Amino acid sequence: MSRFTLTRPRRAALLATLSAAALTASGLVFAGAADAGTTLGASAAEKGRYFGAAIAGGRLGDSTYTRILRTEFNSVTAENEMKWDATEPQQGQFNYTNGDRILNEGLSNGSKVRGHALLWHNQEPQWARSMEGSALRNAAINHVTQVATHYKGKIHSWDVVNEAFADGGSGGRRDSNLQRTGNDWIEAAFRAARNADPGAKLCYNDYNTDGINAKSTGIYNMVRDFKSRGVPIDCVGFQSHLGTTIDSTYQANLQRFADLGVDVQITELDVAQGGNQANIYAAVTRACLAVSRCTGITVWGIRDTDSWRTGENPLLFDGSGNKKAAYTAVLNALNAGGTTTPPTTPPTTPPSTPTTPPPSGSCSATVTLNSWNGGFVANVRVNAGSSALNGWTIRVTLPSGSAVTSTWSATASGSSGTVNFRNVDYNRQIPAGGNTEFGFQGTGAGPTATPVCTAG
Ligand code: 9MR
Repeated sequence: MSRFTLTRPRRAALLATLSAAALTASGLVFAGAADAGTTLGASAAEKGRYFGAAIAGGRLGDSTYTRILRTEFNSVTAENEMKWDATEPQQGQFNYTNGDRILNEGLSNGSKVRGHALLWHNQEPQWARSMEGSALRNAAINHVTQVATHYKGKIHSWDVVNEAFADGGSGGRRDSNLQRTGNDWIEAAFRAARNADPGAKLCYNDYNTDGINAKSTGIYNMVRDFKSRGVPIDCVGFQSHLGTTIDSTYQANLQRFADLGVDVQITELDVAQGGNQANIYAAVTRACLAVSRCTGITVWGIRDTDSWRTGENPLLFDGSGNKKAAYTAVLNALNAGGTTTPPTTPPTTPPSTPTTPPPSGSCSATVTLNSWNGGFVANVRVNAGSSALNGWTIRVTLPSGSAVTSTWSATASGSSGTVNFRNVDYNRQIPAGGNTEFGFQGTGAGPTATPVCTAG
């Protein structure tokens, strides 16, 4: 033993002393094995953010892969295992074996887990590909509800809808069997996801949105519309599969979404290898740090050999697991920059309520209906009159043959004929002149008569 070699207990004691000193000095506490500033995850955490990787269940037996994963990253995304074809291979038969493996790998390492993706026109299971109309809509919403319920409380952010916008200059939606069920399929999916897992942040995720362009503007307009109508959306994912340049409006684009009141996340980052790879990685990292609502970055794989972009070597570690120049550029950018700290916003912002329960007054309600052949989503606005409400019930009459299949932000009694929707706890009180919203989804035709509101 050389004179500098410490025996195990002495080394442990020294490490404990050193890390206690580091804690006192910085005032920061990190979970997991990573040391502050020396790994991607720890360094991002110092800036109030996560640094994640997409991982594949089939590689978890590779010890180089898992060593890097567990040392460097504090968030994971299932590269394929939580997609529709993986989780519902036959209609109504759910298989969570592989998705749970990714989840448990992440949670057991103290990482956040991003959910990817509840609905996507690609990788639909075979049985759904031939479906259209209300049968597909109901199957899709059921899928969202089932999968988000299975993972309830465990997923940090869900990509509720992936890649629904068209490439090119139209700024409009991409054609798909999901889109053909009606333009409101995206909001119906978000509402179903919120209903199933109120604690998860709900994201829209897409590619070729890495700057201000027609496609990102189309998405921007959708998010603005969702926010104005109370559709529950919390975040937008920018995949950032980049080539050899980065758009000069990359950061400004993130910022304009953040200004709408949603978090932004870099969700699938990889950059073609070339002279600029390290610089582009650093620029993306700096852009995220500069936008206070940019809450984290995920790279789409660990080693170049794990990447879907075969031959492009687009990741931070080479095929042998060595750190590349791009790795160092990201770590340096994380350590150097960023004074903006993401606010900790809960997924739902309940309306502010007075501290003393107000008396109940008169009220009214209006319905906005999105219908398609065989189904509907109803959004109901409950309005307080000139005095505040302390509890409310809305009576809705459905046409015969129609039924309520899910409800959010209220509790339904009954599902057909006359259905009463009672407030939940957080929206029981409505100040004078104020309002709140709840919604429900159903099969058949939606209600036609104005609902009746009873206070108290
Ligand atoms: O990396 C994923 C690859 O293994 C799959 O074969 C492919 C299937 O379409 O999906 C890849 O991941 C995609 C992600 O889910 C959505 N954005 C684009 C990603 C790269 O294609």
